[in-house]
Amino acid sequence: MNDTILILGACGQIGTELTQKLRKIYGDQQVIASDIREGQKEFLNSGPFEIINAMDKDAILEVVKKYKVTQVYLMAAMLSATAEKVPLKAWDLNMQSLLHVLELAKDMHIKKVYWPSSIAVFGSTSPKINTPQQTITEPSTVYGISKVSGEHWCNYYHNKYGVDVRSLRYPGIISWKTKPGGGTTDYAVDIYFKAKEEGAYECFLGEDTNLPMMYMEDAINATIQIMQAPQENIKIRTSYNLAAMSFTPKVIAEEIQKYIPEFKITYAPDFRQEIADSWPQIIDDTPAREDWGWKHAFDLELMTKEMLRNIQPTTNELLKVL
Ligand code: AKB
Repeated sequence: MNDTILILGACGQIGTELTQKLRKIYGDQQVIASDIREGQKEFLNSGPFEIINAMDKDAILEVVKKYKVTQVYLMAAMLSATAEKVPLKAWDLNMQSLLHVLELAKDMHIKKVYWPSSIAVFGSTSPKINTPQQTITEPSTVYGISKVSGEHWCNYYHNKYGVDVRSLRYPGIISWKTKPGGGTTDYAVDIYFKAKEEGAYECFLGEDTNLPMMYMEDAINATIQIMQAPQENIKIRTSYNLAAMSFTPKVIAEEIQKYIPEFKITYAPDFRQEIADSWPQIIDDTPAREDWGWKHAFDLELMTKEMLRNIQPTTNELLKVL
């Protein structure tokens, strides 16, 4: 039987590109995109789309039944910076949606579930350099608390009910198709857009803030690779550390200046600095590489070329030129 995949939060930064890639692999009609509101037109028209609030268990159930869904990717979440402003709301969204999906997977015999965790599970008591898979996880943000708790729920549903749930601890994800919203690592996306559109960027993190990052193509490949790996290769049912590169705002700015020499960066750290300072700088993802063959393809140099090649000047910018 062909798999039918439901993506919750399909219009977000990762969801958009994940949906497109899964539709290429499994067929447009086999991948049901859903979000709390409609997204881009070409994306909506490329296959089935349903409006679903990920906190509404009945709405998810209805769609699971309607399409005979066999796999669910739960991509809806509130990210670290926004979550700090509305902690209880963030907790509700991030936890309720996960518990709904895990319960449905158990009751409706959904074959596989994907749920993203984050480097935010680590806190200031975790080792910052080569942060191991298993170490202290005492996060200081509500987002991190929801992710570390979610990881334990995934592990629990796997051990207790045999739910085949798989998860990755994403670093900051950098992409040009859909912008992220509300994350602490978002500066590393904004910087490319501002460099291309305005030639200058004011960074909300200090120049030496080193954080783990990954290009979207690698993140999507990792996600699909872990979901397609044989069950016996998935030995960690909390969530796998995942890494590609680490850099500071100063280093990314210097890389951009190789192509846009006049690009200027200034620094005005805000409340997000404290969040960034609590996170690891370099992640050790050996178990992901050993268990299911994870390998990244993009480093800072390659990613910068891709980002600057793909970001088109905005209409405003074009008007200035004309
Ligand atoms: C965020 O900054 O909140 C996210 C993450 C690292 O999970 N990008």
